[in-house]
Amino acid sequence: MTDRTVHKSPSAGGVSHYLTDYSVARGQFSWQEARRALAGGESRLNMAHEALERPIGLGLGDRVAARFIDRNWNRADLTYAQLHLRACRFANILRSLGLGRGAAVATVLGRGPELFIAGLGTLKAGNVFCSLFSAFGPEPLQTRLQLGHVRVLVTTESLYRRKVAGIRAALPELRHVLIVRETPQGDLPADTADFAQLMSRAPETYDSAPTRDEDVALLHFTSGTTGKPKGVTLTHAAVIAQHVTSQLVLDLHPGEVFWCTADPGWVTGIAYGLIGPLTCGASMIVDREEFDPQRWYRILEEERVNIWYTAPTAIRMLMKAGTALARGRKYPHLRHMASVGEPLNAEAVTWGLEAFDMPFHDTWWQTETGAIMIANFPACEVRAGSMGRAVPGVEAQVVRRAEGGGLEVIDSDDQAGEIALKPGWPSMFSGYLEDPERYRASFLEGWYLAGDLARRDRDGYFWFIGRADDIIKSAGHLISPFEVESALMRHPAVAQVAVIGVPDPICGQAVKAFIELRAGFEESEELRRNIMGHARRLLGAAVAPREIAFKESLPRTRSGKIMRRLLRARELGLPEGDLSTLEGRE
Ligand code: 6R9
Repeated sequence: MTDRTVHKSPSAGGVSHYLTDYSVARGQFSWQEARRALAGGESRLNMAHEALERPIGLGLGDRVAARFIDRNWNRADLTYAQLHLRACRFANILRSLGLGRGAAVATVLGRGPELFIAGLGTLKAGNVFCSLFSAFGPEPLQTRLQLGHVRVLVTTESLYRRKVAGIRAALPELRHVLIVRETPQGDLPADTADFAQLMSRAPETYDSAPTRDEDVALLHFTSGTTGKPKGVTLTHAAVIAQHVTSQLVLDLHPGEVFWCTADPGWVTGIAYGLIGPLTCGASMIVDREEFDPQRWYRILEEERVNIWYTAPTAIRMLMKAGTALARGRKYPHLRHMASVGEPLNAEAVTWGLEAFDMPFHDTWWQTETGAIMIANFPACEVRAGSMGRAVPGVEAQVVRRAEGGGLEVIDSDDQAGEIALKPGWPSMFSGYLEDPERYRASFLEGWYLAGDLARRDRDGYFWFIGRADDIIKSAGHLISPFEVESALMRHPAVAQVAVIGVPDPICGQAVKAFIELRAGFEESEELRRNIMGHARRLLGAAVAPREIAFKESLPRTRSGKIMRRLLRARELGLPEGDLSTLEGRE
């Protein structure tokens, strides 16, 4: 891989890197020290406090915390001081609603100031913040609002009417819905309150709740292969790891312009689109529009972005739009580019060199890890195609489940195994909501098992192989085949269904459904379209299948479980593996 290795200088653009020598940084690192550097000797720790009052205390109050750019290129800035006052107002709203500490507050919002205000205000008040993907349809929203016992929801008028009004009756625990109006006129929907009006009346001082390291701060939903989505809880202590990695991996210095393109409906959009960068005093760019190559290059140039954190699907779309387009603008301020969420192929890394004169740096983590765990660091050589090395303070290995049920650490560099992390980093999830059994099952012999397959070379670089389960990653979004199957099953023509991810040159994987029709239904183009429409309405376009294939019968185990693995192998022309449990075989 030496031909694909990109060597780095110890500084870029006159800024000295937080991590210059990997071994030294690893050797010196301690989480206790990191906590002390962030929060001093205080026994309390509050994410919003670290994200707002701390930078303000360091003299950054007048700096731009976030700049929101809309479709017409209107730019709206919030300084740290302004964002703080608004977060205080929101915390006071929650207090006035009589919400107890620890109750969940959710948002279904696009990338706008209200999401920042509601998120930080919720954390300040000691409530649990849950940011839900605004492109979800009513079905996934209902499941998550129910599972999370969400008491307060902040959303826009149009999202409410389209997605929440119809499920409201099924959500008795949802006491308050605060509406962000898109137009000042007209009546609000029944049983909702006006966000702006409440904000204007709320006081602008609020002492952050005296939360402790172990108190739950964030609730993120992630996908399982069976059953309901998993509610992953992260504690206030996660801010320590989000801060440390924002420095060591993303290299965010105070005043630098940072653009994280992830949607706040997913973990990256909160850890590195909200909390981490604020704790570093960075100025965030928030684009309210959807992906568009010309728009993105204009943002990188005009906003003088210093550091850019994006995802492989976006990079592949930019590659497709052509290097010349990227070269049409100049990026003298850009000094570091990183990627997360899906495998970043070596071609994408080196395309960075062609288009921007610098490589993309891959990083690996999960909702459950709460912060980046494996990374290519700005000052270190980049091994194109590799996810990089373990972050200081993180012990990562590749392991194999041994015959006897235990674990074996794989030390040879060519063998595949599962990524395992030794608990002890502060952003490790504290539980799966109401599923302690599943939480316990994620650990074995003192390791957290990530469910991803990889190999680790002798220098400690991790190379991604695939997931150990059926979960689909499409355009960076984790999608549960089970959730898609459940929605499809509700269509009157569907008798059986199996959903898998199939390779897609842009999105990594695309959702494909195999459907067995009920007696009396004939396969036709019209029926296919009808089922597609049904899925999009319930699930939202980002989750619904892209492709539907009708099958006479689906492969099942003798116990009746549909074998997604076999469908996938057949789809990809791979060996079919062990078929001993396949129904109809002797
Ligand atoms: C942050 C985030 C986690 C899953 C993870 C893995 C995949 C993330 C990756 C990657 C290959 C990378 N993943 N980073 N695969 N290379 N650099 O994405 O969290 O939504 O929970 O997804 O994403 O499969 O297990 P989450």
